[in-house]
Amino acid sequence: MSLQDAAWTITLVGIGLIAAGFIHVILQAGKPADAEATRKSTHTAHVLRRWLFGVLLVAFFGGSYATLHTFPIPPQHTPLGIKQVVNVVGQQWSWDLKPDKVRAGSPVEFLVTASDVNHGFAIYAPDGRIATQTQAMPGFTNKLVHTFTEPGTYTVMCLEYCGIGHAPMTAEFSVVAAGGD
Ligand SMILES: [Cu+2]
Repeated sequence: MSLQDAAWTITLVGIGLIAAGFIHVILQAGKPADAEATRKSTHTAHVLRRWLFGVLLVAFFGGSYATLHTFPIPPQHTPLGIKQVVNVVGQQWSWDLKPDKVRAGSPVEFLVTASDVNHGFAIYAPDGRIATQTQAMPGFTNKLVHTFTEPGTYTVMCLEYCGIGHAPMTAEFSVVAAGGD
């Protein structure tokens, strides 16, 4: 099952559960209340609420830990001591990368800025997936660290609409195998 199919299935099941809830309420609406049933349903509601709270708590902390325990943004104000450094400047409507060739297998530090307006600096792997991305902002230098595992020709595209030439605002750079040149 693809991710999209999974999302679609979860959506349908969710819609179904909500619809079932509504139908249940409508069917119950005309019946006379009796004290015992009211007490029971209040109790059930409390139990369900406690479980929901617990599940949300676990999902929140579990999700936060799973996605952030290796924090994706490197320290911005301390030297990182990374040997491969690429200076990136975005401008309407091109990218300037110096150098435009890096080595796979060891980290690359991109120092990303812009000379005019905000741009989105995104690196696309040869298979078309985004490898990594950050903002390119005038007056700021954002550090982005990425270790390429696959050699090949990577494409830079702008992810923030920046004017009439935004769509063709691309650049290419090559990642060579570790140890090669
Ligand atoms: Cu743009």
